[in-house]
Amino acid sequence: MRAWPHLCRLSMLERNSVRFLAILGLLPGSPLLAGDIEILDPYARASRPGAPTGAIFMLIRNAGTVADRLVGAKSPAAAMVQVHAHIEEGGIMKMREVEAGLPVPAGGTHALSRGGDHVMLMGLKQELVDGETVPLTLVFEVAGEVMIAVPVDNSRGQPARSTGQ
Ligand SMILES: [Cu+2]
Repeated sequence: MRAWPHLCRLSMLERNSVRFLAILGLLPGSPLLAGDIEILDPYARASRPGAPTGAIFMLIRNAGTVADRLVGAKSPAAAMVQVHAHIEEGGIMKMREVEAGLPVPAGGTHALSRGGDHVMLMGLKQELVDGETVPLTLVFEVAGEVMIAVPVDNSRGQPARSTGQ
């Protein structure tokens, strides 16, 4: 635990580079890096006209040696954004806000995928249209804010896609 004061100073320095790298991350095709946090393959599904909500999926990778946690998110496209999980209750799958956030272990990943954990846009201010992008800011406990542009892509995340299992 002696390393903590040192890590705290480091994380303050990293906060500045997070913003800078996140701007670079908006360039299409470049990996979305924010310090040790990398956002891979983010996508949203197009919403039905008039639908109040939309879900966003991605793979979060933590290349660092300190565990991190996705604790929140925000977007100008929605009145409110929450971190959600699917929980089985009495044989029924329900969505619930994960107030403690989603853990991303050091050197590990956390997958947000259909039927599992996801970022929920609530009170959509605009329709999510296939081919367009949604701006999203992810808030991490250690890495701070990570801004990404999420493509709305109905062709991704199909259940038929192999998961390697
Ligand atoms: Cu949800």
